[in-house]
Amino acid sequence: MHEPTDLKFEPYRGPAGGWGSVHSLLRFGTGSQVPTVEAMRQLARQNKADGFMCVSCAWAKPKDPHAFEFCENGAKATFWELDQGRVGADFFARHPVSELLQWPDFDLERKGRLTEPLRYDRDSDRYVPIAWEEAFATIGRELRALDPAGVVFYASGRASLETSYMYALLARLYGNNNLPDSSNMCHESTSVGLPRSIGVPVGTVLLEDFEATDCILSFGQNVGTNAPRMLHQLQEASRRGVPILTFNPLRERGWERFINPQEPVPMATGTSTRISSGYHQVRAGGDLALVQGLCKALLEADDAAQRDGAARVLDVDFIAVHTRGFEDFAASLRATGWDEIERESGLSRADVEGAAAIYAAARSSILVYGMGLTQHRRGVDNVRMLCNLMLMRGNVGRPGAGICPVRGHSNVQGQRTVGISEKPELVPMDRLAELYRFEPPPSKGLDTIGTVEGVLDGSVRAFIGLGGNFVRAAPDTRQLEPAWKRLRLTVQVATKLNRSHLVCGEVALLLPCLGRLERDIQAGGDQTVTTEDSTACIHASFGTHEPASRALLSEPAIVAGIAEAALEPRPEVPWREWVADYGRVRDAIEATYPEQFRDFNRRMREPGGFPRPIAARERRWKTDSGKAEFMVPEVLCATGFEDAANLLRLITLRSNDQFNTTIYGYRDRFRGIEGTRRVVLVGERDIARLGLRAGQLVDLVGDDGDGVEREVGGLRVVPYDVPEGCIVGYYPECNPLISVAHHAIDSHVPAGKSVPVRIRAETRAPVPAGPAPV
Ligand SMILES: Nc1nc2c(c(=O)[nH]1)N[C@H]1C(S)=C(S)[C@@H](COP(=O)(O)OP(=O)(O)OC[C@H]3O[C@@H](n4cnc5c(=O)[nH]c(N)nc54)[C@H](O)[C@@H]3O)O[C@H]1N2
Ligand SMILES: Nc1nc2c(c(=O)[nH]1)N[C@H]1C(S)=C(S)[C@@H](COP(=O)(O)OP(=O)(O)OC[C@H]3O[C@@H](n4cnc5c(=O)[nH]c(N)nc54)[C@H](O)[C@@H]3O)O[C@H]1N2
Ligand SMILES: [Mo]
Repeated sequence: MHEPTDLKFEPYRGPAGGWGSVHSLLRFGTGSQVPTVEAMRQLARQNKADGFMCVSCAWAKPKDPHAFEFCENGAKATFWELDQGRVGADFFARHPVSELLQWPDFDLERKGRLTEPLRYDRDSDRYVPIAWEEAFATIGRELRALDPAGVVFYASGRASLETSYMYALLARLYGNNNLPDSSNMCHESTSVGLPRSIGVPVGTVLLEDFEATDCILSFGQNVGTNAPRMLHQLQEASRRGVPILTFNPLRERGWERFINPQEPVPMATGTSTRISSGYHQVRAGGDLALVQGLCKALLEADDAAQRDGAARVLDVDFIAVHTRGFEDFAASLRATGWDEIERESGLSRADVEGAAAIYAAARSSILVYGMGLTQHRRGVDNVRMLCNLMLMRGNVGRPGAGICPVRGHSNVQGQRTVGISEKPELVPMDRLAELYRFEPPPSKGLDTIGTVEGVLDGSVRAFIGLGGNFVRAAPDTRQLEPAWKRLRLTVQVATKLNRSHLVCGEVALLLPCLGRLERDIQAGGDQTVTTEDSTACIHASFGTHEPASRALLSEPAIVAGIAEAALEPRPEVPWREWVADYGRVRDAIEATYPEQFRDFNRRMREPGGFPRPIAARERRWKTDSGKAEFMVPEVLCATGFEDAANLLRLITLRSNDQFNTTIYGYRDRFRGIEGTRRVVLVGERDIARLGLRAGQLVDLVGDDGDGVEREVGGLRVVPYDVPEGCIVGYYPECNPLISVAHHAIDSHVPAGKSVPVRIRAETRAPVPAGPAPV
C-alpha cells in the first residue's frame, strides 16, 4: 500500500453544503463504506432525542431537529463506523505488523472494524487472538507489577460519560492522576484560559443564543469542515442581517457561502447564503495583536463618544460591577501603537477599526473559536484576549451573547466534566474518597506533553489508550515511535486499526469495542449512554445497529474488566453492577457531582439535552477575585519564536476528508486539493520570494534550534491564498516537524498552528512510500 502522490489542484468555486456535499457523500467509500439501507436508517436517527449522538464533532444538538440532523462529515463518520469490512485474526495472519507499518493511515482504517481481542506475538511479528479473560489477566498482572507513577491512562474524547467516569476512577484507584485526553492537544488552552478570565472552563453560549444575537465573531475555526451543523445557526443569523466577522489566515469556504442541502429551492437554483460579512486574513499567530487592535479601537471610540456626549461604547456598568483589571488593560491598549498591531496581525488599521465598529454597534455578540487560537505557544493568552474583547462590552452572561469554544471530539468536554483530568484540583476528590473509601492520589498526573516526555526518557512504562491514535496525533512522531516500542505494556481499546496499534510495547494488546451506534445489551438489558456537547448540554444516545462482531465488548465492560484484574476488590465500587446497568453509573456520577447532574437518569432524555449549570452564564465569577478578570498581554505575537529570514510559520490542519487521524479519502474539496495529502500550501509572494514553482517537490525542515533534525519530505507546492510568511500542511502528516517542547505555555497544547520551519527546495525524499514518520 502506498501513499498516493498525484496532485490535482483546481480552486473550488461552490459553496459549503449544496450538491457538492451530496455528491461527496454518494461517492464516499468505494468499498465497504457504501451507504446501505441500514446506514440510511441510522442516519435518520442521528442527533435525535430517541436516536444516537453523532460520533463526529461536539456541536450542539437542537431540541427540534431537522428530518436529517447531520452534515456531510457526520454522515461519513456514521458510515465509517457501520463499515462492513472486518479485521480479525485472519487479516493479521496475512499481514505482519512490520508490513502494516508501511501502510498509510487511510488504508489501515479502511480495512474495517476490529472483531476480536488480540495480542502481539513478537516471534511471528503478528497480532494473534487472545481470550478476553486472558487479556484482562495479562493486563492485571502487568499493572500490579508496575509502579503506578509510570502508567498512563489516555482517553480520546469519544467514550461516553459513563465509560469516562469509570475510567478515571480506575486510574485513581490504581494510584495516579495520569489521565491525559485529546483535550490536552486541543482545547486545553480554553480549559486553562477561560477559568482565569471568567471562572469556568467551558463556553457560555447555548444554541438559543444564536437566535438572539446581533453579531457573530469567528476566530480560527473551520466551520464548513469541522462543525458543519453550526452552518444552520450561521445561515439563519445571516438571513436576519446579523453581521458575521471572520478572522482566519485562510479563506475557509464554510465561512463564505453555504447552501443548506435540506432546502429544496436553494438546492434547485444554486443560490447560496453569504455567511461572513467581513473576512480578515490575519497572520498565523497574529490574533493577540489583532484583538489588541479591536479593543484599542473600542477604547478610542469610547473616548470619542465621551467627548461628543454620545452613548458609551464600553459597557461601563458591567466593567465596574463585574470585572477587575480594566484600568491596567486600558493602559496597555493606549501604550500599544497601531504600527505594531498592523505588523503583527498583518491587517490594516482601517480593517481592524472597521471590524471593531461593527462589533461596537451590536447589542449582543457571540464569539466562536477553535484550534487556530488554542494551538499556539501563547494559546492561553489568545483565549484570554478573546475574553477581554467580550468583557469590554459586557458580552458574557446575557441572552444572545457569550464565548463559544467549538469543541472537537463528540464527548471531549464531557470526559473532563466527569473526572478525566490530570489535575487533581479539578476533581471532587473528597467526594470520591467518601463514596469509594480510598485515598485518591493527590499529585498532578501526566498530560499529553508529560506522557510524550516520559516515554522519551523512559519514566513512562505503560500506556492504556481508551480510543484515539496517540502516537500519530502527538508531536515529534519520529522520536516517539522508537521510544514507544520500549514500553513494557501497551493496551489499545479501539474500533478500527490505526498506526498507534502497530507501535507495540513488549506486551501489547488490542481490544476491540462496540461503537456508539451499536446495540449494547448487558445483564440489565439494553443500555443507553450519554455525552456532553460544546454548549454543555447532556444527551442520551441509544445504539441499535447489530454489533460488528459478537466478540466485541462495550467500553464500560472493558474498563471494568481491567479494573477487576488490576485492583483489589472493594464492595464500594460495584464494577459488575455498573456494567449490568449503566443507569447505576449515572447514579454514581450524580452522587459525585450533585449540582451538575441532578436527576440525571430522567433528564438525559430531554430533547436538545439538559444544560449543566455554568456559573458565568449567570454572571457568577468563580475566579480568585470573584470578578471576571481582564488580562494584560505580555507580548502581541502568539508564535513564541522570532521572525527570521526564510523562517515560515507552518499551520497544520484538517482536510475536508478526515476526522483527525482517520483519513476518509484524498479530497479536500473546499480547498480544491485532490489525489494526495502530501502538499504544502504557499502564498504566491512567498513562492516568488523563495524561488519555488507550483507543483515542485520540496521538503519541510523544522527549525527549533535544539539540534534535533526534523523533516517531512516530498511535499508538492500548491499556490494558495495565505498571508505572507505562513504556509499550510496537513495534520498528522506534518507532526514529525513539531518539537515536543513547542507547546502552549501553561496548557501544554502542542503549538501546531505556528510551527517554525524552512522549505528545502531540493527534495531529498525518495518518492514517498508509507506514511510520513517512517
Ligand atoms: N470533519 C471533521 N470534523 C472535526 C474534526 C475533523 O478532523 N474532521 N476534528 C474535530 C476536532 S477533535 C476538533 S478539535 C475540531 C477542530 O476544528 P478546527 O478548530 O476548525 O481545527 P483545524 O482544522 O485545525 O482548523 C483550524 C482553523 O484555524 C485557522 N487558523 C490557523 N492558524 C490560525 C491563527 O493563528 N489565527 C486564526 N485566527 N486562525 C488560524 C485555520 O486556517 C483553520 O481554518 O473539529 C472537530 N470536528
Ligand atoms: N499537528 C497537529 N496535531 C494535532 C492536531 C492538529 O490540529 N495539528 N489536533 C489535535 C487534536 S484537536 C486532537 S483532538 C487530537 C486527536 O487525537 P486522538 O483523539 O488520539 O485521535 P483520533 O484520530 O481522533 O483517534 C482515532 C481512532 O479512535 C478509535 N476510535 C474511533 N471510535 C472509537 C470508539 O467509539 N471507541 C474507541 N475506544 N475507539 C474509537 C479508532 O481506532 C480511530 O483510529 O490530535 C491532535 N493533534
Ligand atoms: Mo480536538
